[in-house]
Amino acid sequence: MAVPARETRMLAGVAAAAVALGVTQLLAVVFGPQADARTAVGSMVIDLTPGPVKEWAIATFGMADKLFLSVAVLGVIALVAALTAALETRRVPVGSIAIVLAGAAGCAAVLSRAGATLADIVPTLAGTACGVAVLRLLVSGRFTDQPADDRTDPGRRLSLLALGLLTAGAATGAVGVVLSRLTSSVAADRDAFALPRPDVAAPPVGPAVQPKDVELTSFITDNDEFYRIDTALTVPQLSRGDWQLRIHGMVDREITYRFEDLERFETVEKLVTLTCVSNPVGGDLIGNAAWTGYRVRDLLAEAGVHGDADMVLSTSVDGFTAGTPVEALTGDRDALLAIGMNGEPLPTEHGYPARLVVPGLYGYVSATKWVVDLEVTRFDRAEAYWTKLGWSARGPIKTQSRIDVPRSGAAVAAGPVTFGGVAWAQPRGVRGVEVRIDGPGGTGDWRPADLGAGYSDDTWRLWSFAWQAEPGPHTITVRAIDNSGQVQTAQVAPPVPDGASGWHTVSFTVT
Ligand SMILES: Nc1nc2c(c(=O)[nH]1)N[C@H]1C(S)=C(S)[C@@H](COP(=O)(O)O)O[C@H]1N2
Ligand SMILES: [Mo]
Repeated sequence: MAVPARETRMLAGVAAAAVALGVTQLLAVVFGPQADARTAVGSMVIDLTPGPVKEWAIATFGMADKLFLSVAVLGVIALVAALTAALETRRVPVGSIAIVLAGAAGCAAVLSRAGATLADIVPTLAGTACGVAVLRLLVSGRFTDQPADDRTDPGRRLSLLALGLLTAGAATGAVGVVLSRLTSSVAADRDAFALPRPDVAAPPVGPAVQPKDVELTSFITDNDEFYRIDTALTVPQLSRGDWQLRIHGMVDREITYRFEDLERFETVEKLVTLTCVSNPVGGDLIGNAAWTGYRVRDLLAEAGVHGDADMVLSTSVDGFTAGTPVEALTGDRDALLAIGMNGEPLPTEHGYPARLVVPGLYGYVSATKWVVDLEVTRFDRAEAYWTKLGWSARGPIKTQSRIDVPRSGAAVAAGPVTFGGVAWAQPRGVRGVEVRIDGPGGTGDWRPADLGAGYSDDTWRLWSFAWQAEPGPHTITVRAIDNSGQVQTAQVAPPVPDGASGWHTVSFTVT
């Protein structure tokens, strides 16, 4: 029997991988999301990726970072499958061994996830077996050995068969992904949830927060425009019925709250500007929302926090952790266990049914979504997700400001114009914003910008700046002054390890 050509074997390898993944994905629908090897492997890749590479991915791909990861992982799988299948012969099954090893890695990834059982690897085992069967069949030579009177080109027939299997595998996988999403979705649970009316409502937002004569970002960020950053490859689907919050560690008594237990606490609504440590100078990983929830302080008080504890390690249902200073949770900042965002139940991707929102701290040390566990501990005993990867254990938000108008490279008409942007310094609050046109060495001095009304120290502040535009190339630079009197530093720092700093400058041309 003749072994197929190398190109055909490579195609057969990709087809076998597609069938293996497709079968696994489809069976995972029956076994549940925890049996999804693709997500398990992807999460493992995310967790094992070195910190600087993650930072690069976020900086380069922003909120498309997960799409990039998925495409990259599929690309690597296809490449390895093709290369190893090229070496596959009937005697030396290099490609088959690669599929088996990949299957074993998939099983290991599935088993490594919280709450996994042995049954959860069944889809991966079945997928692996199908993948090997497909590869062995395609390279067996059975399809290239044809009776002499058969006129079809056997190599071509084999390629078509491989292509067909590849397509079938991909289609099965896509159907599996869609079915998994549908069956595990908490959309109905969320739709059925009537967010309680706050006992303590947030003060109303007056129109004066929004400067006039310039098209700026809205003071309140819509839920579907709010930035999203997390390590979750598929959004965790946790219903209110399944949700629990366990408080333990350095406490007088351990407590586990069910969702309905929360009703006995005062419901608080509060505006907080959330900021990501990965936000570069001028970046948009920041948003401002009205959060409804319960004071973490009240929840912790029932457990009784020990005096020598200085950190609360919060854990998400997907294993992400954040380490928050106890005083940020128990102090008068009103850190929230939030269940609502802008008057709606939390959107699933923002943490439904419950997450933490802590004024003044970057999200990576405070804003755990899908939160299920609070361990009261100490900074010298526990390390959270990003801290293990080299980020600072503490993440207070730096005083920062951003120019939204003009955009970089914009052409501005000569005459009167109004520029503007946002400034933030939670929880100190913004006292002033200064703007400089054409930098040092040019004609520029720092001049005060007009401020939108201040809402609270835990929210950002919008600013505008009226200017008489004169033809030629220009730059505009902004800096904020916070309520502690500190002027935003010019010192340039990258996001790692504790947040970017430096002034935002935009170049534009007046015509
Ligand atoms: N479970 C979980 N919670 C998380 C994260 C995460 O990766 N997983 N990322 C944190 C980070 S780094 C930020 S900046 C905020 C972002 O919250 P958002 O996606 O609702 O804007 O969530 C925090 N909470
Ligand atoms: Mo973040």
